[in-house]
Amino acid sequence: MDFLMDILNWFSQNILQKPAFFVGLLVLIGYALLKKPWYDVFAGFVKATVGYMILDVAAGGLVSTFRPILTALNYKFNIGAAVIDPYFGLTAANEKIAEEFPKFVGVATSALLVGFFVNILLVALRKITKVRTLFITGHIMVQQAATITVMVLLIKPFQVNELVATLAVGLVCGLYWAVSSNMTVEPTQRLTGGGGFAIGHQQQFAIWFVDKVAPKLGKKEENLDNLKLPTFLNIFHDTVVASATLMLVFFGAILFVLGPDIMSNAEVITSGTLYNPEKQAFFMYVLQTAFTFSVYLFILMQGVRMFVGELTNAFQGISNKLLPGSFPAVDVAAAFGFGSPSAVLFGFATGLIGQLITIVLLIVFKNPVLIITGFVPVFFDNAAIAVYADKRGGWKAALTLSFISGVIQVAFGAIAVSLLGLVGGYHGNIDLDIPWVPFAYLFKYLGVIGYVLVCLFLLIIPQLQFAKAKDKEAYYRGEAQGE
Ligand code: ASC
Repeated sequence: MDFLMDILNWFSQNILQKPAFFVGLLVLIGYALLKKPWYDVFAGFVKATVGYMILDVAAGGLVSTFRPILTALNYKFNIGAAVIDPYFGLTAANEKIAEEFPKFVGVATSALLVGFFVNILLVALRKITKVRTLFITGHIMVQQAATITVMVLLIKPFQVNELVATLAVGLVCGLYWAVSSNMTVEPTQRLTGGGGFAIGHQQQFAIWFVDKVAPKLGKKEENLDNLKLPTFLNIFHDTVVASATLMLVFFGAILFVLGPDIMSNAEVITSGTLYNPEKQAFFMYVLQTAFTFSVYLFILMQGVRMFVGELTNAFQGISNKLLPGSFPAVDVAAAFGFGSPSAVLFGFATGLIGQLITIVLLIVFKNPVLIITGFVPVFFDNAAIAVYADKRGGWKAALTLSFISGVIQVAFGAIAVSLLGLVGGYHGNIDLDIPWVPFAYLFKYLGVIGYVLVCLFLLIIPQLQFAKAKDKEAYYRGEAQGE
């Protein structure tokens, strides 16, 4: 017995609590199951593990660049700040778990595996569950599992031990992955003309909603293809330009308001880079700090790309063997190519305006936390919303819905930061606002009952979809029905 415990402890300490090796191991197992040659299995393991380690380095860099600004804001105005972006959210969630729930640091990564198997099970039982989609977007699952761990740990009875917490997080993650991606089958088939994939990302509820209401908001004939956008917007097609510009606008403004005196005060700024007035002009310090965020984001995405490529192949291998005929639920960027070329930038610009107006309102109404726009949600969510909305309801629908999304992202982001007690960031993507913030409230105030209600709610959704489908066979084939 002791021997067994030793092995489990070793595994938990060395693998489960070190996500890099855990993700590497998943890839290794996936490739081995696929009967790949040993050198491919090895290469996959290396790329996934190193990719994840790169992500860790970059996340550390983001924190050390951000921390002095947070401290200074706190010192001068007595307020906090949070970037609404899944990478900042991941870092904030992991820090919160490490500090407040050190026993549970391994939960999110093991829950990832539990959730994936819950999803496989739901698809395998599709005649009963009506779920047709398998979520295979690894980096998104990593981010969501971390944020959802913080939410589930609001439920005291689930804090008894690591196993209970892991199963609780894994079950609700798996249900969300399966059910939400299943909601995007028809909208995505409509958009892509039968592309054969669904969305497994961070805006599935939003896509379902957009697909329903866009036709009521405008005419699909009046679409964005007929609209000319200003050419300067094209520079934002490049992620580095877009994120560096956003960071410069936000952190530049904040750093100028804080001023050189605070940023060079060694008693306030105790970690991270202190501003040295003798060696650098303040303006250049601001520019350098803002761009540093973009550097780390770039490194981070590089790392992500490395491990996701492997993880997706490994997952897809497993699912193809186990679940032939199911729909893969993939990154939302896959849908972008099927919409109007202007829709992506149009959604980004409109969502950004919605976010900025809401941020100003929060400042006016003295919200205790300053919300800072993050690149990923404002770009990918709002672009996706515009792409789907434009297809069904033209530019008026795209404008209205991306704008509303920007408003929700900031307002719900602010609520989430205080509800979950996060420092420095929140996930920020639209699904992590609605339905997840209401879910988190149910967890907090109804405890286990709230958790059960959320699971039942998720299980019922595909049943309703199926009940509404006129042609039941076509439902299983994933054909869009009706208008
Ligand atoms: C996200 C996230 C990313 C991007 C990418 C879009 O939500 O974490 O890295 O969107 O998946 O292609």
